Amino acid sequence: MVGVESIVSRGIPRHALLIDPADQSPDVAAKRAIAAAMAGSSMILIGGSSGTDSDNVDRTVVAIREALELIEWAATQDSDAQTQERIPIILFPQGANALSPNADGITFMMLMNSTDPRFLIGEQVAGAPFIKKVGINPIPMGYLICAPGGKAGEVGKADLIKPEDLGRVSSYAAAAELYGFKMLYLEAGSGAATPVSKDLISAARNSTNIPIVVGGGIKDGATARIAVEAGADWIVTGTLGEQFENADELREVISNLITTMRPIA
Ligand code: 1GP
Repeated sequence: MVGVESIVSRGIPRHALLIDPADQSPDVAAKRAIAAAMAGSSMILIGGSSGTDSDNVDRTVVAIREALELIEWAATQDSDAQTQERIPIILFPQGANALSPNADGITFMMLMNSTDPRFLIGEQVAGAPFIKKVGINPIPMGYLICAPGGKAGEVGKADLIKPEDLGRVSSYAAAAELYGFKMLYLEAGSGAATPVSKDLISAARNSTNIPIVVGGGIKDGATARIAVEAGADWIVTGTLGEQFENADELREVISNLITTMRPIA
């Protein structure tokens, strides 16, 4: 199992590919994960707001894991290749019914601005015994859904953070740190027409030093760069990956996004 400690450290901004098992077969997911790993992504997140269950999540995790392990093994056989540890496969679940014992870790989340206790504590209590039993590494995370919020906002019954809610996002960020969460995820919703604004990201950044993850509606490096400059440590893209069937094309697109979003050394 790959360690999760480096995920919660800050430093050079990193990219994570979100794979939704409801939207693609395990085989296709594995091809996309390989393309992302080869492009320089640092984490594969597995999850979605609806349509996932333990069966499709586990089959997807296993397919991705086998594919990434094969690449890792191949690299060890090539004396010229740079060998590095396989990137972590982390569950990003909609609830306790969508877990896999074969993942390296899990974002153990509180949807902090949900109006439904189920997403504040209910699903977490339901899933905790399984997570402990099988030994999946937890990454305690505050999850905040910002407008437009999309399906995640609807399903999670979120009281959405609006672009002008700078004080609110800042208070949530401080509260996330006081809870001991190791990360804060600012989510605009998958496929959002507008990503989380730089002002919201900066307001959260100014209130906490924990790593900030930003996702939802990010389709190119320039948009990712704006989020990074505002204080994001992790950029998550999901929909972007689903637009490419061809692994070489996807690799190129993600590689460009990562190069563009990173400050010039
Ligand atoms: C959704 O933030 C993620 O949870 C990714 O969003 O699909 O818009 O990239 P996209």
